[in-house]
Amino acid sequence: MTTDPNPTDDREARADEHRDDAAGTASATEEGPADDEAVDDGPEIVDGRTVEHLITDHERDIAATAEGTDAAAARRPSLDLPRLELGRRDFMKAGAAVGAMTGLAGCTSVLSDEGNGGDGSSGASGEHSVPPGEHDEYYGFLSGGHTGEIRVVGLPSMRELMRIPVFQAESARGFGHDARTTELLEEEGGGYTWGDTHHPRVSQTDNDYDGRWLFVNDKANGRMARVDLEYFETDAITNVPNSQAVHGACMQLPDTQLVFGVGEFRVPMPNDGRDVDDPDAYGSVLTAIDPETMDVEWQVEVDGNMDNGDGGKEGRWFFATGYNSEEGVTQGEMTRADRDYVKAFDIPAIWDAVEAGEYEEISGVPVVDGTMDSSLNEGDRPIVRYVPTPKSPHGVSVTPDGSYAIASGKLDPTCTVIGVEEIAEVDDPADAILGQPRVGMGPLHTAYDDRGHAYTTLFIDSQVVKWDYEAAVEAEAGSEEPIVEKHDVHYNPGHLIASESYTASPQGDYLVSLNKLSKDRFLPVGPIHPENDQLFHIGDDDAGMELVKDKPSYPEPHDASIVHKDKIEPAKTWGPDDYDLDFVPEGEESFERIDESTVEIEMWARRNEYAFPEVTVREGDEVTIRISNVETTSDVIHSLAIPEYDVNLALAPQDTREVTFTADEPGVYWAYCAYFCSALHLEMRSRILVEPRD
Ligand code: K7E
Ligand code: CUA
Repeated sequence: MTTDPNPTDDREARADEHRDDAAGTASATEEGPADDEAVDDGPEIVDGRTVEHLITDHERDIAATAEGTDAAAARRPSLDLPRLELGRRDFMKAGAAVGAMTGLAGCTSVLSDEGNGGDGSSGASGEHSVPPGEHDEYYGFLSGGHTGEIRVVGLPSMRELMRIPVFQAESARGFGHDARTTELLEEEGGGYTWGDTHHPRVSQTDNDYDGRWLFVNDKANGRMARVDLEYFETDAITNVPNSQAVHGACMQLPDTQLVFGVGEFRVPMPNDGRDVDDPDAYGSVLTAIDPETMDVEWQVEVDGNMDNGDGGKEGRWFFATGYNSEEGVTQGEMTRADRDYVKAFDIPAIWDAVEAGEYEEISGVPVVDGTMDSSLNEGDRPIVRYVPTPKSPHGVSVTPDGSYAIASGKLDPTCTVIGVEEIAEVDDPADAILGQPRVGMGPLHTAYDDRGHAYTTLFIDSQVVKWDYEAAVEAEAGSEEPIVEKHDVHYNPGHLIASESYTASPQGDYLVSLNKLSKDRFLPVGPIHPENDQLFHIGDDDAGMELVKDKPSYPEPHDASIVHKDKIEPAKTWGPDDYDLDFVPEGEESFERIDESTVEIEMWARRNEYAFPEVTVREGDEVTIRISNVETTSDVIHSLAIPEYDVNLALAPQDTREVTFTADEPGVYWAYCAYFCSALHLEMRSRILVEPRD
């Protein structure tokens, strides 16, 4: 399903569809000053040291400070740099005295009591707690990083509700243990045993969550997966060709017309071991995937590496950050230039190019040339516009009103505010930069409330900064005036996500900062610590951001989507029409010997028995078991676990699964139910006898 070229007529039909979708334009934005100085040209060198050196030094020092080394504090640089504020604030141990503070104008509650973890408590605020037996207001879908999974938590309780295996086999849910999901992992998924999920995005209709699917990337093995949100189960994996790491993931809005995977690592195309040192042979691609079929529709090759991405609200533009505009092929070559780009992809223009046959087919997929020198980027409708930014911008997200794409500077203390409407109109893409507030050290990702505020994680400062994006358009580039508030987090945040921030109508009440380090916030559990996901209430602008909860989390969430509970409608039981396998009702169980070495068994499970209390096969038989859970009562789950044959099928009510194994060891095997299903659960078993052949 993944790499096959799609029939051309099909593609053309979809191209038409997509152009229609994109007919509307972004809502009008105020004309902001395009600042010529928005992009700094000279290399940032202070006392003969580069920005990267200073950041490395600084991180070493904050680490030492957290361990309580005074010497480190003594030699901590106190730099007063035009674009770096390394010495401005200390990295605090929880409960420690307030250290050197910033004195930043307009900055309130920088270290509030709860923010500093003064009482060491978590989940203190009663107003935001969810009593036993009551339900949460929101679903949070967190990526699991290199566990390869999705975690489902309730907000504001932060209770973990479920895990959804995506790129890895997982026995409690039987994922990768029955025929269908094993085939998904091995055939469609390419047979890898793990993945690295970063960006879970829930499908939208009319710029609002429709609760149908969740899409997520695999950074490790270049894949995209789809989770069915009726069953909370992964139902499709696409192995993306011509791309080694699919990092950014998101959708063409308003109606999830396409799913985009942002290729990060540049590899030679085709990647066959030749041309390893020729930078011209390397490319990175944006991949467009049909959400229904999960087929790759097309790819666009660009200059430089890409990183994160987000779609505009109006269906025309897609934005991706990137680095390595130098096009280096080694790590050392990648960070020399002081400028990188946000690439703005004109989706309808790309469909036009595909339809006109202006592509090269590589690995069965049409690849359109979107590099700077491409002929498709000449004329008045370039397919990719390169917006210059300070080096290595990381996160990019479009504001809820669709007016701006905001890229976070990472190695530069600013965010770059790009006008979405302007990007279509300006001759020089640099003129679409409408604002560039100086937000703090190490800005990584930005989320939104419903009141015009952006919230940006500051990795190096270990803070979340709240700022006003319209004010940033009004202000001079480099100004701190748009900043409303900064709040400490513990510690070193990557992504943050606000409730429904990726839609046109964020809820504006909660925000989760996904912190990479927890340091001393929890009981020590050995050298690998949990991370710390911190919940903030952000609904009261007068009171400011309030830290409500710490939640330790297993490595390692990157991004999340927070969806109101009314927009997700999970099934209570399986619907037998929703899968290919025939349901096996009570009374229709069967045991059939197909030939000398093949046995097919159809059976059912219910409290507290299987259709067959005993099954006899012969050594060497290939045994296929199809089994249905005939229960109709919600939450009565059974399983079929067969010791030493590596089988554990999880069976929710009305579900049917199939497994095939070779009975190659004679003996007695007690198949049993691994879900505690009833008072006689322990008795629920079937004796499987494998008779010797001779
Ligand atoms: Cu910043 Cu993969 Cu979105 Cu991690 S990425 S944090
Ligand atoms: Cu069925 Cu335990």
